[in-house]
This record gives sequence, C-alpha cells and structure tokens, in this order.
Amino acid sequence: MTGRRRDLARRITEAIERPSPPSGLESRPYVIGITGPPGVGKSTLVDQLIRGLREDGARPGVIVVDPSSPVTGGALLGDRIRMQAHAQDEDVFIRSVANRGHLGGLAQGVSQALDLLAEAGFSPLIVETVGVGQSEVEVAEIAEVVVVVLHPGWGDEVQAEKAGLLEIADVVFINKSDQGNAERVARDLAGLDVPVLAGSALTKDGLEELSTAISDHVKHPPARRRVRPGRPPGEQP
Ligand SMILES: Nc1nc2c(ncn2[C@@H]2O[C@H](COP(=O)(O)OP(=O)(O)O)[C@@H](O)[C@H]2O)c(=O)[nH]1
Ligand SMILES: [Mg+2]
Repeated sequence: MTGRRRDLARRITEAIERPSPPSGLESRPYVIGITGPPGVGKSTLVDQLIRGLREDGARPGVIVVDPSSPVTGGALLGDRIRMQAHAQDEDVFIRSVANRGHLGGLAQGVSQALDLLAEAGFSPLIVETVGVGQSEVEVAEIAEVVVVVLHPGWGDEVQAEKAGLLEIADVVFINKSDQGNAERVARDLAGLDVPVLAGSALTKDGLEELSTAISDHVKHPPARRRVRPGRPPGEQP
C-alpha cells in the first residue's frame, strides 16, 4: 500500500470510530447504495459493478458495512475475498467497516468516510449495507440511488421487514435468478413504482440493465421521492 492510501485508510478508520460533523463538501460524487438480506449476493454484485466501472475508466470507492460476527467482532472475511480481484488496483479503494451491532452514528461516520474517498478522487462511491434493521435506512439517506438486492426465494420475511426494505428502493435487482424463478418475486413487486430487474451477479446476466437503471436514476431522478425515514410520505423536504 502506498503512503497516501495508508493515510486515507487511517482517516477512514478515525471517521468511522469518531465521526465529526460533515465537512460540507460542495459536490460529492454520486453514491450508489447496495442493500438486501445477508447472502443475497451484494458483495458479488459490487465486485461486478467495480469491474464495469473500471472498464469505463472510473475510480470507484467502496465502503462495505458488515454485520460483525458476535464471535470474532470483525468484518466478514467473505466480502474481502469476494472483492480481492481489485486489491492490487490503485484506482479502486475498498474498505470494510464492522457495525458491531450498534448503529448510533454509523451513517455519519460512513458519510464522512465517503467524503474522504471523494477528496482522494474516488468516484462514484458505493456503500454496501445489510438490509436488516435500521442501518440500511440510515445509509439510504446518504445514497443518490439505492439498489435493493433480493433473491428468487424472497418473500418469507416478515411483512414489516419487507416493506421497510422496499420503501428505500430506487431499483430492485432480483439476484441469483440462475438458481430459481425470479418471475414470482417480480410479479409480487409489480405494483412498485421502481424498476424491478432480474439477473445474476455470478453469470453476469442482467448486469448491463442494472448499470443502465442506476445511471438513469442518477441522471434523471424521478419526481417521485423515496420515502425517507422520519418524513411522512409525500411531504416535501
Ligand atoms: N448461484 C448464484 N450464486 C450467487 C450469485 N451471486 C452471489 N452468489 C453467491 O452467494 C454467496 C453470497 O454472496 P455475497 O456476495 O457474499 O452476498 P452478500 O452477503 O449479500 O454480500 C456467495 O457464495 C456467492 O458466490 C448469483 O447470482 N447466483
Ligand atoms: Mg457482503
């Protein structure tokens, strides 16, 4: 690791551990939020997104918020392995942060870490969070576009949990459609006001459509507003 990267890594750690008020960066590069249930393929998908962005000459910066294991207290090793292909690439910065089961201030720390990545010239920015509980809602606040990743077997979750996750979606991607029938979930979500796509991070099926949906959303944010936590639906900020 070069000294500059080491310094950036250290400052990100400080930001996560001791968040301070936002730096007030005038124009941060856009932030892509990737959320969904554990194991659905978010990290695999992020790895593919990084690949595509690199092909386009972009320098993506990625923060992965891991549910830390109560046993190890550390970030899941899997994410690092999943994105290891980029470990030697100086034009990609990937950082895992463990949420250690508490969420207070996490969004602020992540937001600050994103500012640091932006200052270091990384763009666009990607945040992966697990779509359970409140953390993803917090992080959705930071992201210009939130991709909710689901799988073909999705649907057995508690209704409230489902609703909470879908509320923050700008794009839904039904991953692992190589393993099951995504149609059923897609039909379930037909009433949603956002693009619902299906594909596979493993076979790369549907990934181009996903990239297009992401950039379409960033370029032309729909008039419809995502329901933000703490703000009644329909109310303008
Ligand atoms: N069959 C199949 N497996 C996948 C796909 N995407 C990811 N996986 C696998 O699902 C497992 C969990 O993936 P991961 O990206 O770590 O999920 P995350 O917890 O949501 O970040 C890994 O073994 C991946 O190889 C897919 O589209 N199809
Ligand atoms: Mg992951």
